[in-house]
Amino acid sequence: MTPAPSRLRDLPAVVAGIAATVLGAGLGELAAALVAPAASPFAVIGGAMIDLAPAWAKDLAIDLFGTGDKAALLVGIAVLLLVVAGVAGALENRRPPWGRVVLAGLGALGAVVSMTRADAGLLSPVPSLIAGAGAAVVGALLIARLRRPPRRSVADGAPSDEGVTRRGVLALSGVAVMAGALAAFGSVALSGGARAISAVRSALRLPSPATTTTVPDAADLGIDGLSPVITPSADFYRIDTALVVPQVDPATWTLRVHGLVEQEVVLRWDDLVALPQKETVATLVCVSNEVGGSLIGTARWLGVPIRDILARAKPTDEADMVLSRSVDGFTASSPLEALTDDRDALLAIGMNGEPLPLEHGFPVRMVVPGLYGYVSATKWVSELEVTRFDRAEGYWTPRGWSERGPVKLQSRIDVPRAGAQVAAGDAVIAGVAWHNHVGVAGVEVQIDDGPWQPATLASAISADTWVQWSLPWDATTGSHTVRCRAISADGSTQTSDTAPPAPDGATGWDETTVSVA
Ligand SMILES: Nc1nc2c(c(=O)[nH]1)N[C@H]1C(S)=C(S)[C@@H](COP(=O)(O)O)O[C@H]1N2
Ligand SMILES: [Mo]
Repeated sequence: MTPAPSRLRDLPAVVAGIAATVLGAGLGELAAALVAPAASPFAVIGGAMIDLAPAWAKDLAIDLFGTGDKAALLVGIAVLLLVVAGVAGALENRRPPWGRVVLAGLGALGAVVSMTRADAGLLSPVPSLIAGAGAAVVGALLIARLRRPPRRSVADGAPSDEGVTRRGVLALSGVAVMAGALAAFGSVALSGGARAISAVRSALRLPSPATTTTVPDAADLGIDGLSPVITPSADFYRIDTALVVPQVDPATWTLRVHGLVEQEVVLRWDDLVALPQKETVATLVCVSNEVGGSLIGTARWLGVPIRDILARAKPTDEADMVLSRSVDGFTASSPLEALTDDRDALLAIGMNGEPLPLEHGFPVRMVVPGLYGYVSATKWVSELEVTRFDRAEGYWTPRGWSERGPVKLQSRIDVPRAGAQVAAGDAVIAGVAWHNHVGVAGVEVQIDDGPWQPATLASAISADTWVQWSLPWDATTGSHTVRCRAISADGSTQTSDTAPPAPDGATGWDETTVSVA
């Protein structure tokens, strides 16, 4: 099959359309880096796509939020954009000015979307407008060249042929692509915001805690391959809807507490660090975590109990929920009770002895023992609206997730790894178990169809943290299936009923198949 000749004739225009769009997109990103970092056209469109994605797409959500899949989303947008750009090139070739109208229209669309984002500012539409205008103008100029009737020079008698024009336009397209790439690299190098806030973070000194939590030595069994009881920040899972990590300067950060309160409160960074700080250890887990999944971690958190802040605002009797809001528009609905009872729900400023990493919510986030992250752990938090469950809802609730998210009893096998080759003889099976803010009383392990055997539990740090467990195993040659189930401090046994993550957390037993040789 060969393409119709008329299509081939459009090819230089398609290339020109794509090249002009690469240049426009690069200029848009550069403009964003210079004047409105949150309004990068790619980030704005990607962010809107994440927010608008229908409920069925939320089965992909676990990955969609993860870092790798954010890159995939951006690549997807880029590919789609280039396809549209090519079509616009052909259109401009055949029916000018419709191609440039399409390109300028894309820019205008980006500009409109950028103004709807939670973190929109006055300059937000600028990067998209520059991108659209750049692509339209350059595309129109390149393609107009292609459309010019071949000139015949009488003077030297050498007719200039169409091929020369095409080669010229292709060369100019190459220049446009390189300029666009250069602008894009420039935007990365320039992302001044990120570097500036990183520098502010590095220079920060955290206040010392008035109260700390001790981690007993016996909390970590020190088994090779078993998750350490405290997760290093660099290995801590990251889940959020933010395509670009929000850049929040502590110097300008404020927390507004309002809604059903007697006294509206506005807190600044200096106010927050002047309050008595508590250092706690708590496990944070994502509702999207599959059975056996890795969207869980445990850290030392430094911060101020949220109840101390709420006590100043004095919630009224009708209030039963706090809708916490991030600078990027994300919201979480937490039961008021979970923030005011005796648990250590924190407005956290420190993680594992350092200021929060930027991607974990710098400068201030929430950490609430016992609740999944999506209903409690708001990063880059800027607002606490005291309200009611029948009046407001968090980000994920209209997207198919439960309005409340207490963490379910779960356990996971870390050792041996799935598919591992184990040497026959003395081996060990080990993992972690959690029932956040309730506590774990035991873990049982079943090998093939054998009896459930009690595992040894490490010392628990508190009911708010996961606990390591292990069981010695005399491994015999062959293939074996290993399962585990936890027993809660409330007496219940982890259910074998399987449930998917949506709407309120996965259930079922973790299972690993190992071959012993
Ligand atoms: N601003 C903001 N905060 C957020 C989210 C988000 O999308 N945006 N996601 C929540 C979810 S679903 C989880 S599981 C935790 C994850 O926190 P981590 O990335 O520090 O592990 O953050 C919560 N806080
Ligand atoms: Mo989550």
